[in-house]
Amino acid sequence: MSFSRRTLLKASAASAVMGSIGAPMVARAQSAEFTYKYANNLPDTHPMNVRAREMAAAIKTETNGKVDIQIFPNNQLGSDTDMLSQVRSGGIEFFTLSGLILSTLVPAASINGIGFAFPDYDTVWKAMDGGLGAYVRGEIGKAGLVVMEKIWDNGFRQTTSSTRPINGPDDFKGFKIRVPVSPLWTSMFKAFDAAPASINFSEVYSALQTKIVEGQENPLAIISTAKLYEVQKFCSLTNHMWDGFWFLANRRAWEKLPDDLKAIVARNINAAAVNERADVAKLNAGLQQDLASKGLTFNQPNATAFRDKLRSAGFYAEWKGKYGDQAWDLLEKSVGKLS
Ligand code: X2X
Repeated sequence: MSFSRRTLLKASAASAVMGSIGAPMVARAQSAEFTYKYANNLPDTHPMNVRAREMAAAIKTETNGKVDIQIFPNNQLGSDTDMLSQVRSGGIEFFTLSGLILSTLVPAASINGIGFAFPDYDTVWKAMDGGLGAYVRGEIGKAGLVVMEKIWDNGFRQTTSSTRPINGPDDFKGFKIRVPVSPLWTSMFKAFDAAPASINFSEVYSALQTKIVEGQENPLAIISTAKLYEVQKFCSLTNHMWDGFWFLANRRAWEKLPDDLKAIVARNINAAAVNERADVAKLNAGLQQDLASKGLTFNQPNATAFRDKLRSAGFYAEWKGKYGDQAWDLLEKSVGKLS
């Protein structure tokens, strides 16, 4: 995997050099003063990358070519774990990461992923663009990273499997499920007596294909764009948590930008986030039929039994204790009483 990635990077670097040797001497637009890398874990076709390409083009135009954001989708620069350390060190300048995974550095950042907390998108955006999101962004700032104001949508997560549908919490017993690398995910599926395995997204397709795990959970937009339906049979609409991506920047790289450029970059990134939210919500709403035609069998379990199981396993009480009263009150102000 890393061998072919390196080979690819070398090859593209070589062709870039060759390209410029062969290029005719024409007047070129002002060359970029700031060439920054934006890396992420999602396929090229996911709305996040579609909107990011649009955003990078707008930033280039509006800064008269001074800011050139190069996009590296699909884990080209490594797994989420690798990219998180690169954005901290400055190896990459921008990175989008699920708050739940970011919680390995900023514990509060997983709070929006508490199981069965958010009933719908209206409640999500009110909280994440309001007090709860502001609190989490404050904590991210304290950890030394810059974070843009608008969180990007990943979506409500659904459970897929190669072995059986999930109709109620008992179906999770002993279920070998891939979860992203994050204590909250592991804790929640342990509360269901499942057997969660922490695996970065870069390895998910092959882990499902080789049956290292039976299932995984992701929003329909990812099940579709990452073609997970090729290696799964059932999709249970568990809607068990809402997940989003914080748009992070390396602090030193961000502070190098003059204020007028910072303003253009931030405005375009946040506008792209808002557009991406609309794209993903639309995709997630319309994909069931498409995925069914590709072979996935759907079922729609009721949330109540799952929530009761989490409550009786002490899941909510445990995480309330971990986040503390201030954060938990902000969450409950948005979604109602949980524990
Ligand atoms: O790793 C995942 O499952 C993904 C793509 O949804 C996240 O980035 C959390």
